[in-house]
Amino acid sequence: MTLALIAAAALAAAAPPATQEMPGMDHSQMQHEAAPTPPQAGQAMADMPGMDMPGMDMSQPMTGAYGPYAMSREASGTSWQPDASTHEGVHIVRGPWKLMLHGLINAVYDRQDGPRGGEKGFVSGMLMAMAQRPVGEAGTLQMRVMLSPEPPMGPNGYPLLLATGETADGRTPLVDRQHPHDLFMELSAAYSRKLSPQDSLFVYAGLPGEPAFGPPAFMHRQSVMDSPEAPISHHWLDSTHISFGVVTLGAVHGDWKLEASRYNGREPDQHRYDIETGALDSTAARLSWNPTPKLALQTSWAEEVSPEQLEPGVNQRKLSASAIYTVPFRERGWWSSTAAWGRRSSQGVDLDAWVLESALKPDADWTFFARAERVENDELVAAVAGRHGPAFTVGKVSAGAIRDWPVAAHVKLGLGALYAFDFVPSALRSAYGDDPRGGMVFARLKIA
Ligand SMILES: [Cu+2]
Repeated sequence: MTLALIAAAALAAAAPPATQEMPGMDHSQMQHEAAPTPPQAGQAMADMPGMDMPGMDMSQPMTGAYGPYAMSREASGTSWQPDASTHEGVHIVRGPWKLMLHGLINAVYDRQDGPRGGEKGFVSGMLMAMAQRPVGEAGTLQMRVMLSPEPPMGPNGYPLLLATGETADGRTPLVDRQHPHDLFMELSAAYSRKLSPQDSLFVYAGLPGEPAFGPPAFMHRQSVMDSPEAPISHHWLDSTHISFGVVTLGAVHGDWKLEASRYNGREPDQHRYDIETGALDSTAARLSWNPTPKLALQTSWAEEVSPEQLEPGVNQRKLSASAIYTVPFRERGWWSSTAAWGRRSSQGVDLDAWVLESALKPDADWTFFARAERVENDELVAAVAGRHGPAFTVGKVSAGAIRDWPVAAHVKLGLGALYAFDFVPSALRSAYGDDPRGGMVFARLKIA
């Protein structure tokens, strides 16, 4: 209840647009969220007022790193999102290099109610730098660095009811907490070679990197990236986004992509500042199809060898399917939604997760986001310490909003809040209380 009030107060405080006009600031520059689709992309960006950075040459359209299509199609790892997606960030062309900088940092106060709840202030987010250049007639090289500000929050992460996965100390699993992400979330390189105006082959390698499984990782998924709250379905759909050792080979034909990865299937351990190594013992494959510029579909499969640090020798099979639908909204806004299903199978038990999430940005100032999840989880109550127990079907509905103000060239400050309702079966009521809820208020800086 108190949280609801805090959330309401924060939103109310965020609401009055005190002074929208920053002196010397071209407002349209802050809304630089081009969704380039060739062949107009280069022209659209050249027409953008305020985009006069030195060395900038917008005469050629930005194309993807893995194939001959709009760069806006590419999300985390080698995953695809709709071409109509927006990439907020700074894009610079310098000689043969295209440089891109994306990032956001959240300062969050989190409170989860009930016997299994807790409260904590923490910092989350990501910073990503990409450099891309042509190599020869038909080749493209891309390098990416993605860093996380999360390790300082401590190895036990932050309270988040119904979230499970990974460990804080190497002995006990994290339950009702979200683990921090590793400082190095991605250090990768990719080379693609165009075979025709429609076709390409690519190779991607990362230490760490993201194998060909699932939808784009949540912090890169437009339908949820403005929320600082990790999904409780993370370890079904997209937790492999930090895999310490990945090699992916893929082929693109028009709006289709088929790719396969060999990767180190071990989840990151509790040491969040290091780079781990291990055999590329696990396999993933993904088929992606973008039938229209507004829609991205994928289905994927993974066979993971001993993913969980606390359950050595226990393998896991994962399946996923997802659809992302993104459309422009009014002049400068957008609306993006994702429906996803993921299954983890281990030792004869199948556990499913369902996710529906949506974010709407009606204008430059506001973003609204909501998510509903239903997850079958057998880690909420351990049979013996560190061992999975009975499976329970739990659910969560979370919604929030953020109001942004431009504070500098390419930087905006946002104030936001979210509130979540958790749903547990009667067998878990004594553990969670009758009406478990949680909420967060947050301030963020975003490169825009
Ligand atoms: Cu993660």
